[in-house]
Order: sequence, then structure tokens, then C-alpha cells
Amino acid sequence: MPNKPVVALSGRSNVGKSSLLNRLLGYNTAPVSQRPGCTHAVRLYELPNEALLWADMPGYGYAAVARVERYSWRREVLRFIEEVRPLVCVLIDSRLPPQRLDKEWIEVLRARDIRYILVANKADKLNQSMRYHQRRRLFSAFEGALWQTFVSAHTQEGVQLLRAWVNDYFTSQQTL
Ligand SMILES: Nc1nc2c(ncn2[C@@H]2O[C@H](COP(=O)(O)OP(=O)(O)OP(=O)(O)O)[C@@H](O)[C@H]2O)c(=O)[nH]1
Ligand SMILES: [Mg+2]
Repeated sequence: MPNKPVVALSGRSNVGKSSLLNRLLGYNTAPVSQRPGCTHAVRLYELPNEALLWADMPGYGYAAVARVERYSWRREVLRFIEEVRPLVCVLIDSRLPPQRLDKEWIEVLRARDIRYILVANKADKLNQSMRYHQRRRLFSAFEGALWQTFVSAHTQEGVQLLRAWVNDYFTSQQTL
């Protein structure tokens, strides 16, 4: 069991979890690919001066077979979130309408009382009016997020804000 609180990056394959993790860490360590299904196992990363660990997780929605609950990663990912009970950072694609698979995954988390934040990646692909539209559309579509924000692993927009939010969250948890 990790000895620090864990933030787990989770979301559909190819949404940019590993890319965002590399931005958060400040150097390229997690493998990234244009092909979905690049990350095969949960892996923990640590930053000096941070009282928490970041977990890169395999994505869902890659295998052509149906739903979240059936994927082969289910065992590893579910065991990890049940044992470690991380704060889950659910990455979604900021260009798309709300996705059924993301909703299903969030229901899996909520059923286990796992807290989550919603992070809409690839915001570099949105112009101003799309951003306005997508903010309204996406941020009201998923229930129970502690916080929601846009980021871009490409331009680094929002990345430091995300890091600051997460660090503040754990600090305030400890002082409760
Ligand atoms: N335009 C844009 N592309 C991005 C961004 N973040 C990631 N990508 C691209 O999306 C693709 C997938 O990135 P990964 O980081 O490997 O995605 P992943 O979610 O870790 O994928 P799996 O490990 O397969 O689950 C790559 O081609 C990235 O360059 C972003 O913020 N903007
Ligand atoms: Mg990955």
C-alpha cells in the first residue's frame, strides 16, 4: 500500500492521461502513443516536494467489446481503487459530447464512494465559443464531481491549476 495519498488519472484510452502525467511531473516518463491501449498497468509516480503520488492507469473503451464493467483491466483497476481509494481524476475529451462510458465509470466510482474530479483534456482544440458550449454541456452532465476544469497536455493550460487544486485538497483533508 502506498504511504501517501494517491491521485489516479483515469479515462478512456487515448484521452491523454499519460501525456498529462508527464506534464504534471515536468518530464516525459509515462509512455504516450497515438494508438489507444498504450498504458497496460497501474503505475505510481512521485514528485519531490509533494505529499502525494500520481497513478497512471490503463484506459477504458479500447477493446471493441462493450462496457466498462467487462474490460480486461477491470480486475486490476478496480482492485487498485478499492484498496488504495485514490482521488480519481477522470479525464474526458473536451471536444466530445458527454460519453456513456465516462458516465458508467463515474457510476462505478460513486457506487464505491470514491471521490473524483472531472478534467476535460485537449482544450487546445477548442475555440472560444466551443469552450463556452462544452463547459455548459460537459460540466453539468456528470454527477458528483468535487471540481471540474479544462486542461491541455499540449499547451500546459490548466496543468499547474490542477496540481495546486489537488495539493490543496489533500492539505485540507489532513487538517480536518
Ligand atoms: N491536441 C491534444 N492532443 C493530446 C493532448 N493530450 C494528449 N494528446 C494526444 O493524445 C494521444 C494519446 O495520448 P496518451 O497520453 O497516450 O493517452 P492515454 O490516455 O494515456 O492513452 P492509454 O494509455 O491508451 O489509455 C497522443 O497522440 C497525444 O499526443 C492534448 O492536450 N491536446
Ligand atoms: Mg496512457
